[in-house]
Amino acid sequence: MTEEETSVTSDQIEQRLLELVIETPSWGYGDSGTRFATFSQAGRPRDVFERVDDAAEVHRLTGTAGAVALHFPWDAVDDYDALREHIEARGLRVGAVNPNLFQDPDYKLGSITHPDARVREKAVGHLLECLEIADRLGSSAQSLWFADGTNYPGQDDLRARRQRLLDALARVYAELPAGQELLIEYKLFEPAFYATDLADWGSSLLVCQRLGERAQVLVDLGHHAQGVNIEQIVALLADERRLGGFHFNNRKYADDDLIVGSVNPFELFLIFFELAGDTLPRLTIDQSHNVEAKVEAMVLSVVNLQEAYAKALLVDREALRAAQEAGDVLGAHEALLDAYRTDVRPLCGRVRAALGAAEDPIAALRESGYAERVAAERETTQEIAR
Ligand code: RM4
Ligand code: MN
Ligand code: MN
Repeated sequence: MTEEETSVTSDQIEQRLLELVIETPSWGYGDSGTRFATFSQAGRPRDVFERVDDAAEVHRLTGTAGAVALHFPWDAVDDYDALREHIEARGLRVGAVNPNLFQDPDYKLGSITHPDARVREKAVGHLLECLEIADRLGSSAQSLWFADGTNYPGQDDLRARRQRLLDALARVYAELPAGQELLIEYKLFEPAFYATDLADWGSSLLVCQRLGERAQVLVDLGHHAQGVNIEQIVALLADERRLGGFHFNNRKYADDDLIVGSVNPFELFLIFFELAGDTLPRLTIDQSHNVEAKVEAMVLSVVNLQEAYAKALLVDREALRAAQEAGDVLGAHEALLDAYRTDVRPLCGRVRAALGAAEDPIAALRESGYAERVAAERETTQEIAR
């Protein structure tokens, strides 16, 4: 919190909530599972157009999910103009473009850090292709996550891998269109179980600093070790002007990709408290719904984000600062708790109604019969989306 910050009025809080935009992930609507099983859901979208339709339904109900993040090649189509038209006709825009460098068999030992130059070249080729796709779709960000890493000590040279990574990203950054930024995500482990090439925020930040100011760190809430203070990482990156965005989800153990705010809502509130004083960075959901209904899960996630943000906006920052300056430890803590304990559901319901969305989105979704309708419409083929 800086000196200039003062508490906001209730009109300003409503205004900030009206302006909130969450990107939902196309890949969060398709079937997903664990390495043990994937349980197919009735009504699962069969292609990217139907994934976009689900995203539009989430936006209709919440008023706050006006962008859809895409993943390539999962969402690849022949005609990107047609895809863009479909997205815009549904009242959405394209969020971040996520290149996928972890499924092709060539990437078994890595993509841009692979020991074989041919594989590295192929990976860079995909990253460059995604710059063009983003341009055609009107997207302003590349969101990069690399599964690259090693499983055993000695498997590869850690410094050589880092150099390959820097070289590849410098090539991509050099081609980055003016209207796009590069978001660089990190993750502690998985699928690499010994050394992930970008394992933490510091590794990502160092890469961003080498590349230039349009390279920013992306924080995924599921990508840290147990007990890590994520809100402090957020404060540090924001202070360095290198906080590019989020992948929201929740975890109890590892990269669990559960509904945001479901396990640790206080952490989510504290993260939003760090964000609420500034212009918000890109806010994307990155979840995988294995047993829960996907559209419903996404709606609840957006509602939880609205509520966490509302509570963060309610913090009396003047009282907080006064308590901090007076060394009143619990008084300061209490200023946060006061806001956190406020029931913001009526406020968020009012804001959603003002946006033309549902006051109670989950109830409205259940009453609408959307799930039953798409289950009937989409049951005609066995094709599995992604
Ligand atoms: C990764 C990471 C990426 C996401 C993939 C599907 O764990 O979170 O952001 O694109 O999963
Ligand atoms: Mn992620
Ligand atoms: Mn993840």
